[in-house]
Amino acid sequence: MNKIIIGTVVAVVTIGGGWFLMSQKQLGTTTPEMMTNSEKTVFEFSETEFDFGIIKQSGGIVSHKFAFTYKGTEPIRVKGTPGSCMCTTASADKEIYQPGEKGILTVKFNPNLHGEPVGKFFKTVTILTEPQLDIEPEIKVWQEIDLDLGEEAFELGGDNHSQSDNIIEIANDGSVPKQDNLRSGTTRKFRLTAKEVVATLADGVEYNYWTYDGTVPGTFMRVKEGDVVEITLTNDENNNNKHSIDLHAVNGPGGGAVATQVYPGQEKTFSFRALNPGIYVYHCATSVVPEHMANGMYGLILVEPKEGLSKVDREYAVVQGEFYSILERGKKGTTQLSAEKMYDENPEYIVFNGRVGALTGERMLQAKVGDKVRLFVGNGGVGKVSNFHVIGEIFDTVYPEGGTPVQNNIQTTVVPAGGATIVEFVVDVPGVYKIVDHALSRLTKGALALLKVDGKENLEIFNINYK
Ligand SMILES: [Cu+2]
Repeated sequence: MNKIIIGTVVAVVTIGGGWFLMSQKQLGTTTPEMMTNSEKTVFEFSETEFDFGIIKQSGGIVSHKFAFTYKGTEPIRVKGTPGSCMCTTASADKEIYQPGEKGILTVKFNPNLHGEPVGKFFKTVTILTEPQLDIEPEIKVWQEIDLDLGEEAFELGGDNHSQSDNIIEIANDGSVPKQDNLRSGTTRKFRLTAKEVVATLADGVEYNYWTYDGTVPGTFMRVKEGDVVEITLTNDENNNNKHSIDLHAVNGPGGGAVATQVYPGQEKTFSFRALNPGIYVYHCATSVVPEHMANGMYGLILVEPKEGLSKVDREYAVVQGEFYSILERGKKGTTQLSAEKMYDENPEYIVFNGRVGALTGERMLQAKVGDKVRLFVGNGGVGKVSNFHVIGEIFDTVYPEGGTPVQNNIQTTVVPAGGATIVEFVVDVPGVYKIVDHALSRLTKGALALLKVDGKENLEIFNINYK
């Protein structure tokens, strides 16, 4: 009996900040009573397990509320409520509980993200606290799935039955807010929402992203040197993890991360004065930080110099990032972060703007012959340096690592993990230009964006029929 309990707990707590898609073995003759361990913890639940019974695979998310009383002698903080599988998520109704206080743990189960198609199974939810308890309280939900979509539907996964009607586009289209005429010193307010969403990473591959505002990269923020920047971070109530924001444009401890640690359903605000012009990465800085970044929690903030950047014809933001999916590249299905692959720095995918092909096809970046194009190029990492290159162009100007002074006539520029740069070039010849990481083996992993340049041929500069 103990063996089963210990095994289950270990499976949940060894994961750190995130957790894996993990199959529980079918329990055979084990009875629910054998699994109860709540009496050993200071969280006294009125019930420690719940049976959803038979649920339709297409039926959407079901949930159950577990009531408890906190019996400890000191206040306790709930740090997280990880589920043993991505189908099972949970949230507590409060962050801190006083001795004797009552609470509710809401557990949600998504039958279409369930790992095992046939049989009756349970999934567990563990409550992680500060201070840490010797025996972490654990809740079980049982379920048996009615395969009304057919067994193959599990292979392709999906958030719920309505997702096929409402596909989530994770890719940021690279658009950048226009320069405005506001004076330096203005107070600018931004609201960002941390959102955990399942969306398409590659053809037939659905990934469990963590994002700002539902796109990767998150919202592009544009301010001026000397501005007061007010950031409000909301953590969507449907999320399962704490999140935060650390902006590299900040002068102050943690870059805002200490001030903005928010649990699901909470929001926090802080402000900073933008002292240094440049292009900066922002990212989540909640433990385990690289896991939050590898799931997509990054974006760019531009601090223009007081006088503003020079006028150009087109501006776009392109941000490279790695995805360490459990599923191997090319295999279809629903997947999420492999921490092991992340620590090995061996991503399955390396992409621009959140997914394979984000800036290709109908979503190619656009320009006209003669345009001056400015790209804000970021690297969310989490482990690789980008060797940023546009095939068939030379960067007239590069702001190395986003700083000053500028350099001219550069072919390939390095963008460090957690860094950014600005490149500018005039497009002289029409055609489709490939934007790559010139560590070109990464092309097969998805590192390709396209820039389409329309206009008249310019045979003086480029003539493929030249004799
Ligand atoms: Cu986060």
